[in-house]
Amino acid sequence: MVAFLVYIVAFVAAWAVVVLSRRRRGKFPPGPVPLPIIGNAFQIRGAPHKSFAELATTYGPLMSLRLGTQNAVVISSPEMAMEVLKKHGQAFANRSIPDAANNHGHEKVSWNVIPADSAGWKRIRKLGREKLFSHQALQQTEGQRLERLRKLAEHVCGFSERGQVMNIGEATFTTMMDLVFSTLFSIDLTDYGAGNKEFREHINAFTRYAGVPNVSDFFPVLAPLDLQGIRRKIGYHLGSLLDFVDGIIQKRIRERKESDYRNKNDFLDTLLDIAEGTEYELTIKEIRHFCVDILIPGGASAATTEWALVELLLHPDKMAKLKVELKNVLGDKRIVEGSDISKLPYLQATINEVFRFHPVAPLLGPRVAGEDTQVNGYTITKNTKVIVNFWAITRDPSIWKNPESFEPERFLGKVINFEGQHFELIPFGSGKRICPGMPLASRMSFCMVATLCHNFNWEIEGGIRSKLHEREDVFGLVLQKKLPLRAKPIKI
Ligand code: HEM
Ligand SMILES: *[C@@H]1O[C@H](CO)[C@@H](O)[C@H](O)[C@H]1NC(C)=O
Ligand SMILES: CC(=O)N[C@H]1CO[C@H](CO)[C@@H](O)[C@@H]1O
Repeated sequence: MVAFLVYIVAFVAAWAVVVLSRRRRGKFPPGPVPLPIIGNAFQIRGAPHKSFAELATTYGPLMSLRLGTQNAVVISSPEMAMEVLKKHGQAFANRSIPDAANNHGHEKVSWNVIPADSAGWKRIRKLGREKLFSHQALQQTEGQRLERLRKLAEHVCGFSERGQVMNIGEATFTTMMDLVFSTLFSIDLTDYGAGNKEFREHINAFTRYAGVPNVSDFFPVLAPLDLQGIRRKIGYHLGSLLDFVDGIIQKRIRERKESDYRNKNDFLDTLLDIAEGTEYELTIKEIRHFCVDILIPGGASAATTEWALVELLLHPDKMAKLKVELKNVLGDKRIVEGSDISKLPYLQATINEVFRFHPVAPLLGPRVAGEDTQVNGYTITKNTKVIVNFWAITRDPSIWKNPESFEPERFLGKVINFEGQHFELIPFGSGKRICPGMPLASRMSFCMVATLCHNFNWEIEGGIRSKLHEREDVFGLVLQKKLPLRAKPIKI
């Protein structure tokens, strides 16, 4: 009994120290009172983006939480998102690294997690900006994208001719992967046949586990135990991807030593040229992790196209409007090019609405405060994890009329885009760490949706079961569809 009382006193004392020490450092943003030891962990049930949004209705758009022993702040309005991503962008430019990323040394070289003020990060961002995603680089690879879109159309045609139902997410995933592979390695992924499926499983599993709120992150002291086994699972999938990429790199290094080697001018050759030169320091290890950092979001971003098709099939009237626009602008031209996008306002509105209604990264990428920072009269203390709940913003009725319905029309005639200046629509984040793949990912989403809708009519397998059923998602780093969208294409 005495021991029990001592425990209680110790608990309360520990808790009081935590609460009081916070008070002393300034006014902390409002939030639910944390319990000793576990903090607010019990208040977060089910999908985190939804329970954060629920809590924010009580505590407001700048809310503190205590996740185990870690302080966190959750942002749920465009104004506050602008404060942390732009106005104080410098202070919040470092990524909060989930325990699960501590695998294969990924945390030390990965583009996605290394500090924004490190030389490595700046070098890699610059490389990406200049060699892969710049307007000029995208211009050069436009032919590759058209080729992949043509293959997609052909693939769908096959199903149409055979009168078969197809898995749309699988096809868009293959198209994106194919594209990323040809840009990076000049490899035709279809060469890999069966490997494709395994590859997809690794990528999906990685993004699924990386988003799981994990005991090890709430209680860093327990992290070495990896109680939920997440680090081990991620380690397995990440390891497989790294091995796969390493095989390709080693083969290329051998090929490059041959006297008759002709530069393929793909991204791998560019990186290897740089690694062999003296201008930059770039190691093979960095190249390996860099490639994996592009493969994972490259594959995951195919989810946007699948969600677009889901909503268009659930709303035949919107699909009809889109088809009319495509017909008027494109006529008999089957494949949509990047340069057509500006002529297709309804398509643009549709993709904007998909980015709003099905944000594939609902919590963007977690950041961490580098120093005590004043935001809106409150103090966010150093080392606090900063989570921007973009999902909550997309469902806020004071920002969007009828947020629960899919209405591309809301964007018609509005000057609003997803490029990080309009904080009510930031599917790619904003500021210094904004998604570097945005120009590629958005172009491909436009072109895939247009190609699939312009050339085919679609029948959902078994008819439309129920909207909610089709809209079920699985939380992870990426919100993926729970059940694959299966539909029968009919060539127009
Ligand atoms: C629909 C598709 C995509 C969405 C919605 C998306 C979204 C995001 C978001 C929200 C972030 C975090 C930004 C922040 O912290 O402010 C991010 C980071 C990143 N994305 Fe994407 N992304 C997509 C596709 C891609 C593609 C295709 C690539 C590469 C080919 C890519 C590469 C990256 C990388 C490397 C980072 C980390 C950047 C850094 O921390 O410096 N993404 N993405
Ligand atoms: C980011 O992290 C690095 C390394 O941990 C640290 O030196 C740097 O001060 C941090 N910068 C900010 C702005 O938080
Ligand atoms: C808070 C928490 O424990 N969340 C999840 C951790 O991961 C497992 C799967 O590995 C989930 O089932 C938990 O819900």
